[in-house]
Amino acid sequence: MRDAKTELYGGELVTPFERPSRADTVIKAIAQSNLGEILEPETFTMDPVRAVHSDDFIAFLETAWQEWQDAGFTGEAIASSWPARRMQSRVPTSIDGKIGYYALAAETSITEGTWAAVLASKDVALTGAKALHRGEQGVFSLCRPPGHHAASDMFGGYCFLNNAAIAAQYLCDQGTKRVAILDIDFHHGNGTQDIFYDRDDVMFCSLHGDPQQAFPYFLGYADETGSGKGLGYNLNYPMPRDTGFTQWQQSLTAALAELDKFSPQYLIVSLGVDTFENDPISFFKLTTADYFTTGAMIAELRIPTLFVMEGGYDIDEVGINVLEVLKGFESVK
Ligand code: OKP
Ligand code: ZN
Repeated sequence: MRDAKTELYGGELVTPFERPSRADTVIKAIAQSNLGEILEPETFTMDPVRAVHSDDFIAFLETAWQEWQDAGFTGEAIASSWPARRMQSRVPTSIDGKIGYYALAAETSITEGTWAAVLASKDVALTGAKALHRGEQGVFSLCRPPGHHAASDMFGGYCFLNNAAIAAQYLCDQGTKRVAILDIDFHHGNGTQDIFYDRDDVMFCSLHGDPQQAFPYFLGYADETGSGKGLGYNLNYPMPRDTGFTQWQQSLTAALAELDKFSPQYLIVSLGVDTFENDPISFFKLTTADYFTTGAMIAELRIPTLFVMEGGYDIDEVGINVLEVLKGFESVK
């Protein structure tokens, strides 16, 4: 499987921050713990993916790399033109135009192994959702690439298919009446918000860097509260640069109180540990010990919980920080 070698960052093509070694260090930390059994993912049909993403978008992702090569381009596939303000938003036939149509940002390259990795990632999330539905109280899905920036028909921010949203929709499809998604990645989960914005059966709460200062920049404000019957079921807690645990924990406490009122049958946590003080692309100041406290606070809700891996780019610490969340969760009996 060939992972992407390029991310557009600060005007240069750099090795992507979202790289395979992230998952290696997380699995290593978990394997050395005694948190529980590690399962291989099952293969699921595309039905739960089609319930969240549009058919044309799925078809685009599946063939983008081949079309890019057929066009004669020699670098990895990357967007450089968008339908910006007052432009038509018809889907072009050229792959260079199509990739711009479906991209929400330009940092994320598509390459040979992208689609296979994306399919494996959603299978990891669905395997976790299935285990939860069968009665597990706590499950962690080590997904990569991440998913929370992916909307029904947009990729970017290292995300292609929205793993957490697919898992939530899967649970709804099994007859679940209320699912909550708590997104504690540093970045706003714009894709998840967009997918469930007008629904009252899936509540979305996100703690994140203020979009005035942080990616994805164009969504994630506190006044985005849902639409139609979804009004009141979308909650954003944007926070400024240098936010430490004291302030972050206040937002978490507020979000957990709202989730508790909603009384979901299942909780999905979009788990990013890029809130860490040494994260190379983010600006919060959480420490390793804070992750244990976070996991314990989530467990106090006493709702069957699926943790879905999102971001976290300090490669040396991403494993231990994820492990601390899970250990904190397990510490509450
Ligand atoms: C993915 B996840 C643009 C910066 C773009 C992309 C960050 C994606 C984060 N100048 N950075 O939420 O951890
Ligand atoms: Zn993030």
